[in-house]
Amino acid sequence: MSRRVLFLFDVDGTLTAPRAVITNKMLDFMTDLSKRTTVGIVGGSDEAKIVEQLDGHIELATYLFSENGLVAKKGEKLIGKTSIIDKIGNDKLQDFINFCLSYMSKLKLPCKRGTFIEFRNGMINICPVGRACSVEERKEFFEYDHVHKLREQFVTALKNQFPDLEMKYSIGGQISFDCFPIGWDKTYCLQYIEKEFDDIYFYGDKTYESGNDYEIFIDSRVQGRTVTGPDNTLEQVTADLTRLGL
Ligand code: M1P
Repeated sequence: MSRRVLFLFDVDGTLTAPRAVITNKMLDFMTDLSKRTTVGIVGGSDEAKIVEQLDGHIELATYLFSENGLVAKKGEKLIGKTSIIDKIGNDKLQDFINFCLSYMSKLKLPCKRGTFIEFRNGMINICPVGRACSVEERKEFFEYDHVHKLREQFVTALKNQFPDLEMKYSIGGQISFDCFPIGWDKTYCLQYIEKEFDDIYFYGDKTYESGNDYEIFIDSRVQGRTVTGPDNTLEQVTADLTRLGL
């Protein structure tokens, strides 16, 4: 019997440029891939952002795991949804949010825009510049943070302030960081697919130790691939397809 194979992809830096919409070239490639094998997508962002980045083409993935799989869909069907409120409780979450707001109020940046805290189902996204910033302002913050290590310092402050919270902080994108209970990283999505497939190939760009693809990349349930960007994803998937005879 032939093996059941799943090709699982990160979004930013793997299928698309950071927070950008998928190119036509990649879209054509993924559409063709989805006809040859089963495709899954796992991103740190919420579903709306991932769908936007796929230019609405959610049909190319059988499995769509947003917020690392804290919201899990198979086709149109919701197969799982996990709440950070149930896990941590409103009281502690409010202390956490208050601390973040206070910390950010003391930061002087090149600019500040709106939406500094995005409360999702299974995680909180903290964004010092504000998620409403423009593409240019995003780039500017990213470069500023590269020099000043502002997000790293923020995470250190949170760890010191809430040593017992058992929260994981993940700097996966350009302007923000995600906060979620330890274990709610991208490996979270594997519970929905590990028994359905014999081989799961995962493609991600941030597979280094502090990256948000690291935990799933090293997980024994998957065969991890480190990519350098969408074009390289395409190359590596093509090589795997040839090797597997798909
Ligand atoms: O790459 C995944 C990250 O994408 C966004 O990050 P940013 O806006 O900082 O570039 C966010 O949606 C973040 O939650 C996510 O992990």
